[in-house]
Amino acid sequence: MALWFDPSEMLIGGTWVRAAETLTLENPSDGSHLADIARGQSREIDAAVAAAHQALAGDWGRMPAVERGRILARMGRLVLERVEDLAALEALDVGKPLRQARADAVALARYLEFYGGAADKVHGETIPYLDGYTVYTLRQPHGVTGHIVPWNYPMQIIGRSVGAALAMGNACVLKPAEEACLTALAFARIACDAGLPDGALNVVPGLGGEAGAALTAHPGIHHISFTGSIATGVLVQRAAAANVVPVTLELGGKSPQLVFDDADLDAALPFLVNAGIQNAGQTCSAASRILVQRGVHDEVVARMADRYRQLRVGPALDDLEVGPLISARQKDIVEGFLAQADGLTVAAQGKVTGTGGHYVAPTLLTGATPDHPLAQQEIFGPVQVVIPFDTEAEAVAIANGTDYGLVAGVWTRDGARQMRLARDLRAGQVFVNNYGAGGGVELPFGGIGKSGHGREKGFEALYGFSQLKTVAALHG
Ligand code: TXE
Repeated sequence: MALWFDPSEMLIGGTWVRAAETLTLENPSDGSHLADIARGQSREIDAAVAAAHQALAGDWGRMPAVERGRILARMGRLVLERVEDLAALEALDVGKPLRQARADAVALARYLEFYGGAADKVHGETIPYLDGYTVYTLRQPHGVTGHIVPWNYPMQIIGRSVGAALAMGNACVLKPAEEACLTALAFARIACDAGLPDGALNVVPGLGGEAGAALTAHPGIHHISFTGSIATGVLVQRAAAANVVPVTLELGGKSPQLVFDDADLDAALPFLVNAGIQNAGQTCSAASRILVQRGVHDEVVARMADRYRQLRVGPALDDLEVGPLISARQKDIVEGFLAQADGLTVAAQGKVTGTGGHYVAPTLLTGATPDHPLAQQEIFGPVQVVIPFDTEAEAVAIANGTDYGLVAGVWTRDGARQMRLARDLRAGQVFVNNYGAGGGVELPFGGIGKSGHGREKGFEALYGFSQLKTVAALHG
């Protein structure tokens, strides 16, 4: 596919800068060379942070919220005009089936519309205080925000973090993942076309240990938003602590869907499987554990297994149900987990049709005890484990029995049980008789426990990307 931009350039202070060194981007569907991308280093991060500070001191820092909102809305419209181009880029770069990449591009536009509309609707309060005082609060941007984005959903994660940060008037430095960064660069082109002032958005691709580490340790950064692994999240938080900078961490999960005997199985089935295999399971909110009450266990397994046997795995542009994993390394990680599946039964597998890419057959496993490593750790591949339970209390204990707490789904017709579980499940989002809520740009999202902290999406993100100032005026 011919690119409409030079992927080896970085955006710093409104200028497209050629990198001294490049990294190779691979097409995960066939292992071929996709592009050469910039290998940003601390030098470029310094320049990007300086440019962001300049933007805050200039036009961007003084721009009324309504104008910021209009620019974001324009970016959203340009994204919609280019949905097919962006989807093709994301499909090639991440390996996700075209229709999933298209949904991501539409979600990016939706984030920009949402945050464009919200930019001038975040306000402070007046607070009754002592006689002779007027007290009010101001919501102000942090200043320069750092955004470290992974490879699994670049467009969606850029939309939710950069979109909200810009809406609040921050100036952003974005470090996309070395495995997939083409849509981050396309997004930056769109931001320039929409009239975003120079330096309000800077994009520096590069390696995590180089550009990423330089960004998180930079003393000129005022807030860091990170999505990725726990191990790297700990490094990011540590680096931020040295500068006493707040962080938002989204570190994935081991999210369960709970299916009770009284569930509407016809409604549940598509959600049970899709939430495990979407983006080849490389999804922070993947439903990688399916907890099923004993009375319907065998039926649920049989019906999920039927669906698994129909799944085809192939190149992103073939637009099958499942694409390749992002890299040989990710495939090794997933195969390493499957090699530990002793004691589990392979109920069914999908069929790999692609060759040359990082393909893994979707695998449905049964017979897991809740403490089995495959029922505890994030696999980040198209693998789901089914765990039986007898009582509601047992289901809650199993669901809450991992280090993570990102998302949970509940399938039951019993209204009281729905409310109890919504209260008791340890997760940042609980879905009742659905799962994933179609992307849910409006819905606050984030983790409990090792899934991270801070909330993105919805209005909550706007509070996260701003700080509250209290003004107390004594006037008599
Ligand atoms: O993650 P990393 P990886 C999980 C998933 C996966 C595992 C490893 O389980 O199997 O993580 O994936 C940047 N300082 N998730 O290795 O390292 C890196 O360049 C600053 C869950 O890809 O966390 C990339 O931009 N930044 C997840 C981003 O961090 C650093 C999404 C993510 O990379 C850095 C992805 C450093 N020292 C993986 N080192 C989710 N929550 O959805 C790396 N990076």
